[in-house]
Amino acid sequence: MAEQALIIIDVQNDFCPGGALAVADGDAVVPVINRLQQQFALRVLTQDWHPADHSSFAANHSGAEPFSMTEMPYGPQVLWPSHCIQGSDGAAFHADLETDGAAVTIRKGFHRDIDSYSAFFENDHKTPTGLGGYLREQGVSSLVMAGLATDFCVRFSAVDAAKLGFDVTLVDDACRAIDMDGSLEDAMRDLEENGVKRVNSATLV
Ligand code: VGL
Ligand code: ZN
Repeated sequence: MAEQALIIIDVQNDFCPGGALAVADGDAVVPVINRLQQQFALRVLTQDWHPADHSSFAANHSGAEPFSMTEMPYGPQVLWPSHCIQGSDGAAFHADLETDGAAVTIRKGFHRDIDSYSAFFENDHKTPTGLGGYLREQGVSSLVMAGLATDFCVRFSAVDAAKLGFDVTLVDDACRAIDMDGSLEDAMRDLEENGVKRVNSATLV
């Protein structure tokens, strides 16, 4: 059984340059992640996967601007440009990302009324995606994470994994951030407070 797994977060066209919610330099993570994959017997992909009427889209709230905030029953929520719509090209993995060797793809954000940044729990921090149970059943105790975006889906995935008791390491140069309103700084503090380690890929490859 694999004791370590590589979790590859949301390396999708919409988070890369030219995409609907482009992360600066987002596609730069692809070659780094492809190199990293060779070190891991167990690889998991996550895929942001929203219905067109998803409640996290500004377009579905009359008069709301993208990147503004709203209050949802489960707490504050950023209203995003429409992105990663199920089946669209924007929701597809970056064409150069190696995906064939991954054991599973965890899709998230497919319930209309709730967003899911984390690969483990939806944004109510209660509804599980099933990934935690899957990894436990595989005998995995240690996770290495990479992908997009550092300050949203990578952050919440890493912190939830640490809270679940996994040993978590984030690969800095295999991640890129959205960085809105101090979100990257908040993320770095949250990662540190939760014992998430950070390394450069050169130390792993
Ligand atoms: C993400 C915002 C909205 C991410 C997903 O993958 O970090 N960010 N949906
Ligand atoms: Zn999303």
